Amino acid sequence: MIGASSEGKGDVANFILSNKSVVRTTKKTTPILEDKFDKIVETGSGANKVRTTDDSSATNNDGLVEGSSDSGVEVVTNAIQGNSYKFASSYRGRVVHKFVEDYNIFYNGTIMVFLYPTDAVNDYAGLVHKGVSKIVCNNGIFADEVYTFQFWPSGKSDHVFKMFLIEGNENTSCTKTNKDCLCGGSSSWKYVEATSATTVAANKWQHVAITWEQKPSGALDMKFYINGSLDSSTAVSNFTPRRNQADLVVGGQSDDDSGNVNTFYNGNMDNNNE
Ligand SMILES: [Ca+2]
Ligand SMILES: [Ca+2]
Repeated sequence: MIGASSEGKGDVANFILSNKSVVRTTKKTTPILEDKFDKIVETGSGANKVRTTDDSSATNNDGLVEGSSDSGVEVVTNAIQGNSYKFASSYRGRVVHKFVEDYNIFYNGTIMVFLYPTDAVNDYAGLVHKGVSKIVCNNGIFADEVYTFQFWPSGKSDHVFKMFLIEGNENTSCTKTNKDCLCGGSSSWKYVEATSATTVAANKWQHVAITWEQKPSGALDMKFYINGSLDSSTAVSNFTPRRNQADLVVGGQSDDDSGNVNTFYNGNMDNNNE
């Protein structure tokens, strides 16, 4: 989920996207993306088959299910409530929500979701990723990334949760042959990040929330809540948010059937209706 921060708490379990957007004074407090993960609607057949999800927020921006096979995202009964979606990274399963301005969450946001990760837990599995390009510069950055909530290797045998918020203007000169576009200097790519203290539990349901909130001073607080308890707090001294017109990907870091498997999520996602 992605939504407005109200000190997060992490005990609310929606998949929601909401924000305080361009103008600081216009704070949006309702979800801007909320999927119950209960159903996938199929229309057409063969090469014309389209599979869509149901965004039940006021945005009503239903997602497109993509991947190299329908097995990439399936509706299953292992769930917190009703059904859940089971993502398979081997098929690059993901849900793509076409760009709407609301997805540019700037100063204040929350993403939360129930997860049941299955082995193998991929190193860089994208959970919610604004950006679809898999073009990476030579230091491994996705060209149109605005924010990414994902897994990250802990340095031991397990994984933690990670949130990156990218700063500054997108460099649109990036191409498949111009991968240096973002690597011209240390100032060409900036981001802030938060890392969970709690590790990812495989084959088990867990609720994860990340919140971020910027103060008038420019300082930013990022907080992880795991299973309803504060996990960690990260203080950032200053932050300049990025915006762009990239789509939003759930379950992966790119909109690509040939992207690295370890950037796609393996396991279930759900929420409840509280
Ligand atoms: Ca809908
Ligand atoms: Ca559900």
